[in-house]
Amino acid sequence: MPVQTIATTPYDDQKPGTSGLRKKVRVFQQPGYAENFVQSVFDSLEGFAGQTLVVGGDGRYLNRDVIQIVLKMAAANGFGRVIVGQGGILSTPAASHLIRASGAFGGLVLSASHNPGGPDEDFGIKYNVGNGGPAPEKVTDAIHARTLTIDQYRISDDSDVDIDSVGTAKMGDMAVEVVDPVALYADLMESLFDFAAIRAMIAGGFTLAFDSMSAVTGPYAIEIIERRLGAPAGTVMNGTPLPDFGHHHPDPNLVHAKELYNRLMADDAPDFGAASDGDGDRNLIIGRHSYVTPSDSLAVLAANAHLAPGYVAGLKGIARSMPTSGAADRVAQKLGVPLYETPTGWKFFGNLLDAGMATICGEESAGTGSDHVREKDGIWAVLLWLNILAVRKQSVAAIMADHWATYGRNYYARHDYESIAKDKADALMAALRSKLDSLPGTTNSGGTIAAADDFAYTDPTDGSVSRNQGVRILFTDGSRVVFRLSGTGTEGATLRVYIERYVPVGGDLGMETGDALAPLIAAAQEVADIAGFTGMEAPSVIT
Ligand code: VG1
Ligand code: CO
Repeated sequence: MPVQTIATTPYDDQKPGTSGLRKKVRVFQQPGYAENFVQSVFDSLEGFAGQTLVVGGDGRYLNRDVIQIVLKMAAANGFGRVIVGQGGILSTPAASHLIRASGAFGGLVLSASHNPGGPDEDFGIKYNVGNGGPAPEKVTDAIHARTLTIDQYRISDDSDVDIDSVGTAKMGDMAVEVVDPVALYADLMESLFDFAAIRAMIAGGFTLAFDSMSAVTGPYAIEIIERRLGAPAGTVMNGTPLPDFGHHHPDPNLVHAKELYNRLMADDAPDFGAASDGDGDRNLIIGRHSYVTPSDSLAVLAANAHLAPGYVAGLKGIARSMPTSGAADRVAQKLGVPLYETPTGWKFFGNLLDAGMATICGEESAGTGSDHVREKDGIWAVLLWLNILAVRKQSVAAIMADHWATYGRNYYARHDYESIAKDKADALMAALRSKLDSLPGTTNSGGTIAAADDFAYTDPTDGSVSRNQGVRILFTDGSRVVFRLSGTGTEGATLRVYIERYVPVGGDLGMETGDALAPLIAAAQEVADIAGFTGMEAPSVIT
């Protein structure tokens, strides 16, 4: 296998964000752009000679090309084996499981998740470490530092490998194993949940719809929901992964999963609806005429997880990202287990899961998961919901009403202001940060401000500190407004405003979310002058 060493010059924009490096496809198509990043990953690691690397992606445009580049670079850099999903497909949770199950050194997950795909849209590369989870900050910082000094990369001269047939090939000394991307993952799901009970529920007339959004979960959902659980063909909508996701954003929210939402709100709606995102790690849950906010979903899953075989022993702890509502905190309190509040992004959960401190984790952005892998997992969340429904034999709406009657309700919404000029977004955040000290004690439409800070997190397992993770404005009645800038976008900046109000048991638990939050939405404007800085009078997306 002839290896070429190619001279290169650094790109100055390869800093990984919340979840890997995400850029426009055109950016990735610059000469040496993907190669520089992949070599920088390898240069930041030690001890992988002869070891295994897992590679796969969500099937978006450029997936196949970058997989061939990764194979040739892995061979030239001394990996012993690469395991690749057939057709280049691996959902993010399935990649995490495969890394763990195969004892791999790490993996490269090719995805820009919920971002749109296609020649004019987005692509991404994320490195996951041997526990199956996203590289922690110290690793992504090292990768970024290397991208700024890199002067060469190594790549094999070999021709492309056939990644469409299951089997093993050789590239020099390195084995390339093409595997079924679904089977191992589906078996893991079957080991965690009571498939017989869910099957019986479906056979008994329970109806459901699952929207794969033309993204990676299609083959997984068809195997698990239709084949193994016996749901009728057609239960899985948009089940073929397309390189451009059929021109949609594979983002499972009320804007982009509108088709599913409308179906669940119709008179003849099925009992249960769900969707997942581009790379299969997020989930949207909608009961018949009953939308479940992701933060509430996390709380309900945590409160009821013991009803599924994989979690009968109970939870060791619950972890949520800081902007996620406090609904899960009340469940943790009742269960008598610790609750951890981390910065946004799954990479902060890995240490807690590895240390056995948390069993279930979640984010307000529709990501929930457990210690079965080290990524959030869309299909896992759907199956846990189905398992709970099969045991409790109640509707989603009834389960939600019961949950709120037990714990009180955290009214919650996220307002996204997209495509803001970066300097304006930075100026807004800087202005907010500069007045944090003077806010406590002042009053606005939201009430009296009790505290205001910039969230910082100290990892309880290794003491590492992450600062500037979002500005929190906390009111005396427990309500809060949180501001942060997205770390996954590829165009300008996105301001995320997270709004939460808690109403205890005995209060009005049946309000419309918009009404419940109106005073706090006004307060967010007053404190941050969003319209003044951005020129936008309303958010582009509300979830
Ligand atoms: C967003 C979400 C965050 C999630 C991240 C990656 O990040 O808010 O909760 O972990 O996407 O998810 P940001 O920085 O844009 O707010 V995924 O499914 O896009 O890999
Ligand atoms: Co995702």
